[in-house]
Amino acid sequence: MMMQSPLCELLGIAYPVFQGGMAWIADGKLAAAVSNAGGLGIISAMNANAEYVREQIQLAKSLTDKPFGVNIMLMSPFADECAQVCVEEKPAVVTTGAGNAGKYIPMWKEAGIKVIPVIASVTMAKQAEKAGADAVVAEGQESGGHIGELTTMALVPQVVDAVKIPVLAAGGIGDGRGIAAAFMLGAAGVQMGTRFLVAKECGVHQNYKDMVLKAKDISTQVTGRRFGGNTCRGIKNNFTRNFVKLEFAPEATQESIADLGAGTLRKAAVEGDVKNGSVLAGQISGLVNKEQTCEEIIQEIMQQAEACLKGAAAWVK
Ligand code: TUI
Repeated sequence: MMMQSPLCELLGIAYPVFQGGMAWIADGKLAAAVSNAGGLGIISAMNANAEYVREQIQLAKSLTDKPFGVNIMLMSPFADECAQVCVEEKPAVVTTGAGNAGKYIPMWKEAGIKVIPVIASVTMAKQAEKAGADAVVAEGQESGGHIGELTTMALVPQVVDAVKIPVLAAGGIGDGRGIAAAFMLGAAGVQMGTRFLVAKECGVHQNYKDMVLKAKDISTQVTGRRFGGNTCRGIKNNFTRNFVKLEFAPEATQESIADLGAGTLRKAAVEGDVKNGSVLAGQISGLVNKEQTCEEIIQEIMQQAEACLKGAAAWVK
């Protein structure tokens, strides 16, 4: 199949599709399954320590010979030690989120790792390029989890115009139509989280998968908008409704809501408490209706993308 993207050459992957680094969800097993299917699987280092990250990298290495990545969540108290583990274990790619990766880029590059920050604005994309990033993921606010201000439709072409390195699109992409659209915006690839969350190889609690499978278009809600800093999208439930009520109460302060989210993602993803936990997922949840293997997902979306891109010529006389 098709789609020669500069990203495939850069990374030695068959399809220009990354699996997003979802905290408490994206482990070595899921990453290896995505990489074995021809995409780039990514292990989330989330708030875990170096030992966990090393273990997951070694697990992925035992399950695939293909390249895979590690996502470093820059607000993690363990970011420094996880960054160092990457230098030692040398995954093919490191992606970063929720901050400025600048101080780590030289050590990763020196280790021969491709560095691909996830960014949510043109300024952050330019900073990443200047600091030596190999590509960026431009993530719109349709995404699940921690989000910026712009939509994918508005962000991606502006980032494409602002940098010379390849740009991947993320946020709101769940099938081949989204991939084709991302290419039309100038992207060289895509990152998807929500679609891979329901993959058969994904070990997230079944209750969490069921919430995504049952979700409709307007099922997600954003928490943390009033004070900013930790704006987060997830599927509407007791937790999100309570959070929004508390944050918009007149007497609320940044401090009074600061710890409301603590431990809630683990509660949903691991324990399966999808009422009181955070069921982080993107706006495309309404389109994600079936559990498939990573192989089935990637084959299906790439065939769809190919048909869309070939069919696009019919619009032009
Ligand atoms: O990072 C994500 N998605 C995430 S991270 C996460 S866990 C978390 N826990 C506590 C606080 C925050 C997050 C759940 N989902 N996506 C990539 C992303 N990065 N989206 C937005 C950003 C971003 C935001 C601000 C990147 C950089 C930034 O500031 C740049 C700077 O200069 O500090």
